[in-house]
Amino acid sequence: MAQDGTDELDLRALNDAELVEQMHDDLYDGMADEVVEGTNILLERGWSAEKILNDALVEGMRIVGVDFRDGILFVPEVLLAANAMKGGMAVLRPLLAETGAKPIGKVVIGTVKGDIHDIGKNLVGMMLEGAGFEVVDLGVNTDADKFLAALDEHRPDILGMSALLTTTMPYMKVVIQALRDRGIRDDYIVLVGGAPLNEEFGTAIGADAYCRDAAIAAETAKAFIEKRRGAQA
Ligand code: B1M
Repeated sequence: MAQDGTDELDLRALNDAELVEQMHDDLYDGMADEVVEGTNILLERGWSAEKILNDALVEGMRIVGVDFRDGILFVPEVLLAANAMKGGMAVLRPLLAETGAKPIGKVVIGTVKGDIHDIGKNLVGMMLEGAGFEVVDLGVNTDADKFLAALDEHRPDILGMSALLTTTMPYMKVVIQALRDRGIRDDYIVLVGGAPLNEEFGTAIGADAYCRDAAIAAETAKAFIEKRRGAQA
C-alpha cells in the first residue's frame, strides 16, 4: 500500500508476460514512470533492447492506436501515452544506438510539414544510429525549405522523411520535386516511411525506397550506402 493509501503494484513481482501486459496498460494510461521502470526491469532480466521495444512499447502503442481510431481514446490521452512511450525509448536509446565505430554515413530526417507525429521517426533515427549512421533530426512539421537548408548545411548521404497522416504524405512529393527543381535529386538517397505509406506510393513520388519499419529503414540505408560506395570504388 502506498503512502497516499492507494494500492501500488510491485512490477518486480510480476513474471515477464505479466509485466509486458502491465506495461501495455501503463502505456495506455500514460504512466511514464511505470513504463520506464518496466523497461529497466526487463533489461535487468536480460531482455534485448529490440525485444522490449517491439513487444512492450510498440505493441502497447498499437493498442492505443486502435482505440484512438475507434474513438475510445482522444488526443490528450494519446499524448500522455506517447509521452510514456518516449520515456521507455529514452532508456533504450543508448543501447539501440551503441556502436562506437566511425559513422558509415549521414542521414537528415524529419516529419513532413503539417504532421507532428514523431515517435516512429525517432525510432528510425535510433535504429539508424545503431546501424552506425550519424543522424541529424529536423523534428516535426518540416517544410521543403528546411529540408533543403539542412541538406546544404549537413551534406548527408540520405534524406529520410516520415508522415503519419494521409493528408501529409503527399508533401513528400513536394520535397522531392524541390530537390529536382534545384538539380540535386540524385545527390541524395531518399527514403520514406510512415504507417499510411506503401511501396507503390514511394515509387510514385520518386523516393528511392519505402521503409515499412525502423529496422528495415536501417537495413535499407546500409544497403544503399554500400551500393553507392561500391559504384564509386
Ligand atoms: Co495521430 N493519427 N493524430 N496522434 N496517431 C494516427 C496516425 C491515426 C492513424 C490514428 C487513427 O485514426 N487510427 C490517424 C491518421 C489517420 C489518417 O491519416 N489516415 C491520426 C490522426 C487522425 C491524428 C489527428 C488528426 C487527430 C486529431 O487531431 N483529430 C492529429 C494530427 C496532428 C498532426 O500531426 N497535425 C493526431 C495527433 C496525434 C497525437 C499528437 C495525439 C499523437 C502523436 C504524438 C507524437 O508522435 N509525439 C498521435 C499518435 C500517437 C497516433 C498513433 C496512435 C500512434 C502513432 C505512433 O506513434 N505509432 C497513430 C495510430 C497508429 O499509427 N496506429 C495515430 C508507433 C510508431 C512506432 O509507429 O509512427 O507507424 P509509426 O512508425 C513506424 C513506421 O511507420 C516506420 O517506422 C516506424 C517504427 O517502426 N516509419 C518510418 C515511420 N516514419 C518513418 C520514416 C522513415 C522510415 C520508416 O524514413 C526513412
